[in-house]
Amino acid sequence: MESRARNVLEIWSKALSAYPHTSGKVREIYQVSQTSLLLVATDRISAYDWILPSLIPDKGRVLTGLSDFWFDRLGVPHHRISSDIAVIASAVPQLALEPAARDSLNGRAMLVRRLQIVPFECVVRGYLSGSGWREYKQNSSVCGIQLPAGLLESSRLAEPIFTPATKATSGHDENVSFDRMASDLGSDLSEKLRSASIMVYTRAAEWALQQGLILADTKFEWGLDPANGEIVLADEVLTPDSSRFWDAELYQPGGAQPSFDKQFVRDWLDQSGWDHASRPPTLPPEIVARTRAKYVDAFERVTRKAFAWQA
Ligand code: Q0Q
Repeated sequence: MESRARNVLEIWSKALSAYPHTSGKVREIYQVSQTSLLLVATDRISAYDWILPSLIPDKGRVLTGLSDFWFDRLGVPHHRISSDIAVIASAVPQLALEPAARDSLNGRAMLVRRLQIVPFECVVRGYLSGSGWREYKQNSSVCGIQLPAGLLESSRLAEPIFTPATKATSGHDENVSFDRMASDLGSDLSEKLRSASIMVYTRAAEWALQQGLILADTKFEWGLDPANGEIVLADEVLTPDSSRFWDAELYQPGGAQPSFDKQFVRDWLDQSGWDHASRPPTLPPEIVARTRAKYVDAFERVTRKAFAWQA
């Protein structure tokens, strides 16, 4: 269950209403041409599978800025055409007519190539957490990959593992074995996706750790370039919404780690008396402000650049 928070502040939606579009929990995607899409990261935040009624100012700009950063340095083909609002406005004429819509999109929109998206979530885990930990407790393996006995929750794995999942339209994705993925997609493509996903995770995890952040796991979306069948990195990449980031200074295996970005929200919801079965409560301004600060901190630590947007 989730509450669909629609916020009057998402003023770009009117300017883009002419285009076919799909809504995610916290993102929108608009088909602005036959070959390109506009990916918009909103300031919506989800927790415990619910979209909260409160917005976190600039959250979408932080996530878009992080994807931008990673696309520039990972050294793999990706789907980004441009995140420059001038280029986006040239592809979406309506924005030239509506400066307020253009300004609200600035920094949170990415023009991307339309790809054939691979129907599996390509998850890489360097640590044992979430559904990986739950599966490990059941049978000492994750997605059919046997792991050593005696691992703890949040244990670092000897090496990163590729743990694909099918895409659920509602609820949680289902972890599947590599063999299942290979039987659906073919071995060659599956092996390409596995090695590319592990390589990208490894590069990102090394960089993140140098900035004091543990990249525990991440979910990649890959597409196929219709022109040459090449695998292309798509969607958002290596953001706190698609990954688990932990503060390395607080890391203690043996239990769940504080979420770098959402712990304040989860803790406040946990003490609020919310029943998890009805519309979630509005967050107090203090929790919104502290959560925004965590997103900005994540941006500045990963990119080593100041977050320039002012709320
Ligand atoms: C595509 N999504 C994600 C989504 C709802 C995002 C379709 N380059 C692409 C992309 C991307 N990115 C997609 N399709 C074709 N080419 C990404 C899951 C869903 C809102 C935002 N859906």
